[in-house]
Amino acid sequence: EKWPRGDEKVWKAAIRGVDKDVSDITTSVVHHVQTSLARQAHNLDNFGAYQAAALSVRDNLLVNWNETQLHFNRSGSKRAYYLSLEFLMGRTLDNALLNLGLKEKYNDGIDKLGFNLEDLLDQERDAALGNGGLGRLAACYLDSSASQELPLWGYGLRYQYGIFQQLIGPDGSQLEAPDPWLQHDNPWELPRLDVTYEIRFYGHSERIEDGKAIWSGGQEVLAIAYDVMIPGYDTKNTNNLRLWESKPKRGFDLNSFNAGDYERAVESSNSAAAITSVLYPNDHTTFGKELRLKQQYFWTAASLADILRRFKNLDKPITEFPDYVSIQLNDTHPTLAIPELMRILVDEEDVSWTNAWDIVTRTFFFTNHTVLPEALEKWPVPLMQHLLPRHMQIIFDINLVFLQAVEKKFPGDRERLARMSLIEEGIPQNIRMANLACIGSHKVNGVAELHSELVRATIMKDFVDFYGVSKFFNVTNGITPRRWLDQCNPGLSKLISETLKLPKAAFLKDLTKLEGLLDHLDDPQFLKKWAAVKQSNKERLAHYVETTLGFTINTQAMFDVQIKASDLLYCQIALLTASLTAFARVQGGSFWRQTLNIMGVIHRYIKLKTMTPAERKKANPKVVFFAGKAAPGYYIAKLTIRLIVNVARIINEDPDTKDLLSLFFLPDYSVSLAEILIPASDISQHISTAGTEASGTSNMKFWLERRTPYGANIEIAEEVGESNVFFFGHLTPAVEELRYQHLYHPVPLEQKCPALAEAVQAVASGLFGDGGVYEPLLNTIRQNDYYLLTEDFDSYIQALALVDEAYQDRMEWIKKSVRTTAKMGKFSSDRAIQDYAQECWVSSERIVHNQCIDLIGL
Ligand code: RUG
Repeated sequence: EKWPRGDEKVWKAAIRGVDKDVSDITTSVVHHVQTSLARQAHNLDNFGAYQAAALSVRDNLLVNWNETQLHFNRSGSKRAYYLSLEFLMGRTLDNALLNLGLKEKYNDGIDKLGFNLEDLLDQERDAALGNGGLGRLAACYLDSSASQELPLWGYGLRYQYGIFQQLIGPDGSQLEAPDPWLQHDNPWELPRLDVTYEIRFYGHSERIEDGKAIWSGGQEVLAIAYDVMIPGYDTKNTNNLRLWESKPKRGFDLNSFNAGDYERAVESSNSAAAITSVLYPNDHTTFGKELRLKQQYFWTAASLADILRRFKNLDKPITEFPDYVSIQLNDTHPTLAIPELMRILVDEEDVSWTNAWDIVTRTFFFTNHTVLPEALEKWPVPLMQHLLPRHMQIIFDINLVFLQAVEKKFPGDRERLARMSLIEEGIPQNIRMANLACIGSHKVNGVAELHSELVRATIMKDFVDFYGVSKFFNVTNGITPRRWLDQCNPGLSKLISETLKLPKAAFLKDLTKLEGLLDHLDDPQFLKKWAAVKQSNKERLAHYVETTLGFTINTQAMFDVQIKASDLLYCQIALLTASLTAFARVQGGSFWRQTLNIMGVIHRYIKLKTMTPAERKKANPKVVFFAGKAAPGYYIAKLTIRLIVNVARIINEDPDTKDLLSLFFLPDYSVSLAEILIPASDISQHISTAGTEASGTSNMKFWLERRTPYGANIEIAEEVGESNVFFFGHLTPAVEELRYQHLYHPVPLEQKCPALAEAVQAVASGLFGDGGVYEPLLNTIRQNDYYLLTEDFDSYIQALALVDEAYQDRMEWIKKSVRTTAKMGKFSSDRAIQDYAQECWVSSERIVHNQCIDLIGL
């Protein structure tokens, strides 16, 4: 009888586990097939094989993880903690294999067992515990801190459901379905059922003496820890991401059950479990949702309790807490950690109010990710009072002391007091979380030079006047070269290694080494190989499109990509919009300039239709890709997706043009999809209205893979040189004036921008299905035009024409691509995490212990 899978000898030897010829890898995979999965060679499918391989890799991680934790526990060195409500991790297996240096070995071992590693990698579900840039940034920082051997832990929530799955309905609309990523066991986490904390909500708080209070009653919920191992690259250092799950303290109310009231019996259990059930989709507006506030407190309280417990193991006086602990607040979401630490110190640790505030303000650091007023978090005072009565008292007390200090520095300036107060007056009053995060933190940073400038000049201006400018600094975002170069573009990584005659680790750990590529710009062989890598990446994407959408695409055409996660409602390009030099107020509405792009596609389609066959022959064939999720409540963004899908349905079937222009909306954008799309793009579009994007990180990813430029767009252009980017559109300083003109001196669209009017009219006339459906979207352009499409459209079209022209000269295009890649060193998250370490965690004032030096390096 035929052996069911792979090499019979290998399987049998691995099962016996005794044959010296059999590698550890096959032995360990087969061991997990048999013992963890209780399966055998004959009933093992790709998913089972993935699980066994993952468990076997996990064994390696566990050993390293244990050693790392032991080392840091013993050394008693200072630790940093990254509190983020989102960690958009993507898949783990490939990344773990790369970081452990085991990819080739597993490739061979898996092959001998009759499977293909690439197929197994595809079995893994993305861990999509984030909306977009902010969560992916957190994931990159975990990778970089582990790789740089910094003792940094992440703290987040273990959502039962990550970001929703996006489906496209028959009429082209986005539909949302839950993302049950934990449906099958998650091999990458370790349940820590022994690490639990009780978290209180509601109840009442009674003030006693010395600013203290007793908070009692209400609901108590358990926080249970799950640890996710974060392997460093080319080091054994393996850090930790601790995610909290909520569980009822008392599972079941037996009395109610016995009385026949089943619903009530499970009520408290359900409400506790609900806390960590879903990730909130980000729509860049503040939520009035009690559950979201509950999530924030649940997570910050559990994390602080855990951090405090670890600190107490060191047996040091509590006043030395900031010498051993730094906490980075990723956006305002974890700001409740500030009043929570005050509560613990004052109410439980007997620290005076003044000393407690001193400890707090030396422990926390705050990263701001937006200057858009509607995205700045606020919570209604009555809600806070109800859910967290003690914290509301503390916030009022912090505010009182703070405003007294402001009054002392700026006597009689009532307007300033009103602006800086933690409480915004109104019905109801609201708590301004960004103000609280700022005054409770040692330092505040923005995420790109220009964004940080805007932070200082606008939302934090009064605080700069009060504290001085040194409290405010910049850390330009970065991305990890491990995932965004080597993992998603192995061909390019290999070529770079061969060309620079360096092992991959040399540039994957020091991205500035890519500059060496500049010495090869005149080597035609190298340029040819560079082009061949791109071509094979385009073929990989074409294969994906064929298997998922059933379309064959011309891989010789230019691939033009615009991708956005749901939080990145504004976009950036190899076609770039211009600078962020003044603050543009955005009043809500559609940020997605995907509308600009789709109108550009329609314009191109109309032009192609009117060309003679001879003219068409000269046209540059192009395939346009869009991907991105619209927040479920964001009507205009959803309508934009619907329009893109329906335009695609028409133009992809048009025999006159389909060889020259095709269009795809790839559903369910994810980290894994980005890993296929980015390396295949010839040009990427980053086309937000000037002044709206804080930094952007996808811009960096495209650059790493190739050419094209864009909040951090400006810094990218500075690095790579403007001749390698295509800028268009108005600069930020013009934005306010243009909006004023639009509002008070409107000019009909047909007059203002005939080309755009023609594209808008094509949609309204029903060329792409019922035009009436799109009226609300078209009206955002015809009336008011807040995102200034009419102002930028002509120069956008001109820039696209320049891109077409430049693409004709393939050699020069490839050189552009090499030049931009070569200059991407600055945008590595390794540099960014070092900036945080130096600027915040190591240098916080009053660090007197040598231990803080251990922060860098195992
Ligand atoms: O929109 C910003 C991006 O520009 C930035 O690159 C990313 C990471 O810093 O954060 C995004 N962001 C901003 N996500 N949420 C917010 C508002 O809280």
